[in-house]
Amino acid sequence: MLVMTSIKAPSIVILTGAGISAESGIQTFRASDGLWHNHRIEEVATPEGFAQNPSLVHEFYNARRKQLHDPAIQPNAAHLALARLERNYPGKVLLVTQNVDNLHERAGSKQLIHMHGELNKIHCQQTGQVYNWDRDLSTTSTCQCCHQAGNLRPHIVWFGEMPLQMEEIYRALMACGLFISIGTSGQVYPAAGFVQIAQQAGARTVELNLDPTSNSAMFDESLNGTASQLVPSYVDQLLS
Ligand code: BV8
Repeated sequence: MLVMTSIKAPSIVILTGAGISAESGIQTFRASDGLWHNHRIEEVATPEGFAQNPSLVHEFYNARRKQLHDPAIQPNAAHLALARLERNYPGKVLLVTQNVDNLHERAGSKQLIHMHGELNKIHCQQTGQVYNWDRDLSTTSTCQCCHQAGNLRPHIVWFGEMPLQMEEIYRALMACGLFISIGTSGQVYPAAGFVQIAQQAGARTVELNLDPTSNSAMFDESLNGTASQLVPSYVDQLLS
């Protein structure tokens, strides 16, 4: 249990993964079928896969982007609890998500980093210019910067690519007093290594996940259950 001194509330860094959006109806990556939306990850989530078959990758992300506009897909109690924590906690709270959906921002989180990009953004491969984009993207879509087709891609960090805002994330991890990992299997790096950085910085580390993960033993505390159950009650504890 974190004891908040009157002097300064320790800063909190939170890492979320697909598990926090599962109860909102968005499929996780490593569900039992092992495939991901019926595709091998190498085909649809690598630069090589995109170069090989851009239309297949556009289709894959167009389907996931469209799903975000389905009224049935809404932030759940876990997303809302994290936004409440940010609003009411006396110290700094940084939310780093591996998810590319927009449920954290729709729940009200503001101090938010999408380290693996966002479904509702695209960028030009020539200029790096990032655009908000909420509709289908294809090889014939033209960008405002080059005024030609074929340069636009999803603003998503694929395997082998550099995650976004890593400097800011490392700085926050080294300064935090509490690191909470929620709904992630801890299999993808560098995110899966964040718990060690926080630990070395002297932070308390907590894992909230449906099942034990390959990382569970590294945490000071590891609780199993659904995010919509565990997260609101953990936030209540932090705010009490
Ligand atoms: C990098 C965007 C250098 C795509 C994603 C060997 C060869 C090649 C590469 C590597 C290698 N070894 C290591 C690497 C690096 C590689 C990597 O880690 N590979 C793994 C597979 C071994 N990583 C990279 O390539 C990264 N880049 O390393 O660049 C570098 C290094 C350091 C510093 C700078 C540069 C880039 C990785 C990003 C790839 N893109 N996503 C898209 O979304 O379309 S990754 C993708 O999978 C997600 O974004 C997420 O990050 C990741 C993990 O998924 P999870 O979120 O954890 O989801 P998962 O399904 O796995 O787990 C869900 C969990 O939720 C489960 O535990 C489940 O129990 C739980 N759960 C389910 N329901 C609930 C629940 N919990 C609570 N409540 C519930 N209801």
